[in-house]
Amino acid sequence: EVYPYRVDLENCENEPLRHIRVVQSFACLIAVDSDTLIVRHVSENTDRFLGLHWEEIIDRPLSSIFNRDLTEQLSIGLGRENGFESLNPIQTLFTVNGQQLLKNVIVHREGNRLLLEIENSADDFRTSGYQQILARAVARIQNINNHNRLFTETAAILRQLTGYDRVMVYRFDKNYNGEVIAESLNKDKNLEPFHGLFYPHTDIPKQARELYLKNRVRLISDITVPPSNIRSSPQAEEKYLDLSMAGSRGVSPIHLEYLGYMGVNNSLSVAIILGDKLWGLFALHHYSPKTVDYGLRNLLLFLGQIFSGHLSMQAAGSYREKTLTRNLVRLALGEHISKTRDIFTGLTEGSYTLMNIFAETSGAAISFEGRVETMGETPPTDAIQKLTNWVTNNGVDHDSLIYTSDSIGKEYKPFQSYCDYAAGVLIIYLNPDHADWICWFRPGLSRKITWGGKPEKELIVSEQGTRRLGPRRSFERYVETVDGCSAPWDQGEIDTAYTLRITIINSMIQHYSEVKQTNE
Ligand code: BLA
Repeated sequence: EVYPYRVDLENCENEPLRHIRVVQSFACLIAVDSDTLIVRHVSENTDRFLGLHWEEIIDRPLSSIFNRDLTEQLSIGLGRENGFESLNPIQTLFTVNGQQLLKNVIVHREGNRLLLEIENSADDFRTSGYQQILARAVARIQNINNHNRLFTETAAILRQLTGYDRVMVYRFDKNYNGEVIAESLNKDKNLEPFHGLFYPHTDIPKQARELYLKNRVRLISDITVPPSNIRSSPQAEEKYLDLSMAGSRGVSPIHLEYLGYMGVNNSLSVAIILGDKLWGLFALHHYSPKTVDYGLRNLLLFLGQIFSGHLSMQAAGSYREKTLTRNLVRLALGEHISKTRDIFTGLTEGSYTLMNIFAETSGAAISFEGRVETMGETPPTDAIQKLTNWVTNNGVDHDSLIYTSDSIGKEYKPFQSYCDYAAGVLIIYLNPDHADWICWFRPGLSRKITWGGKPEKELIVSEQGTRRLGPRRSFERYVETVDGCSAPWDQGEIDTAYTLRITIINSMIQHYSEVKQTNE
């Protein structure tokens, strides 16, 4: 059994990926107690890597298996704050069938356990001058200023570096559906391009995505080779090891099936993390067996970080630029209200108006002390009034006093008929009782999404008649048209809405104090 629990796939999100009971065949795994260094878990394939049967290893101290040099390195790692990060891989000679072989030992700390993975070390990797290639790759990525070129060129660089048949830059949307936004292909293989295709969030379930935040590189080395079972000592404290950090963690049987349907033999993915969120993946496919040295995986991890850094710098630059422009308009509006002493004139006349502050505004409306004015193209004022009441009564966050939607017709049916010019809406309430408000509208965009296959799971009936859900088998194109959605309101725009609200309230305080003075 590869899993400690029965997995029936009614719900992919519950598959216990971390606790899988197998490792991939490219490594063997040994887990030791971090205090005593006694082996408590071991994979069955140790002969191939260490020349020792797993039964000769379990419940024995590490020092009887490894040479002194290696056990000394382990105690150095145990004493370090950042653990084994800077020591990995520890290169050691093992005698297998009378031959001395150099292996990579990769160590991670996991609670009271040390996980040791032993892999072959590729000669071509050690001799190929990767340092230089890396330096050049970093310099090239850092010199790319254009957003779209950044993706395409990085894909090409990664293919050159790794020799994979297909390298994709895969970006998640806010619901974790993914899009292939750039791709580099081996021209000799006549591969069908995936560039521009969308894949449903269910293809990479939540717990699989979360693992990328901890362990950023995932190699699935050869889907045709059976994995190796992990054996545990009866004296082990825990029955099931947590393999989150293990590079050789066995692969979900469902995902293996999926890759098989795609015709892929080997898949390598590297997390692209922005802030603390998974932004996307580099997804690499190969159509025949391929070994990937730990050193190369480490290098890809590093390039992923360089790429993320570069991306977030570009994003920060464009955020700053847009914020500056919006702030300029905001200040001009505030000043105009103060000067004209009238909120309507201040916001609707002059060189800057409500129509200028947010991009792609089709129309805007103000309601203040019972009077309503509109600009541009808007639904009728009584419809807007009803919308603002509906928002008030239906789950606006009362503290925030701001509401946004990029598909209001889906949330509030009466607005369906206005979605040509009012699919998106942003409302700011000027006072806590929601009596006065300003709102902006955005036009609906009709968008075609090409899915790389219908976003559905398949019911698979086995020969024994058991039924389960599996990955879909079809990757045939499927085009969906999405209507009734506007461009999204981004965080920068929402931030501007908050500050604009304060600017306007300050100007109104002036207005009220003047009204009060004239009345006295
Ligand atoms: C994992 N699914 C993945 C991964 C990718 C995809 C990239 C990460 C592991 C890897 O690099 O292979 C999906 N790969 C894609 C997509 C493209 C691609 C969309 O190249 C597009 C070009 N998968 C399903 C269903 C389930 C499922 C229905 O389709 C669940 C029942 C599960 N996918 C699944 C699981 C993993 C996964 C469990 C984690 C595999 C693992 O790490 O062990």
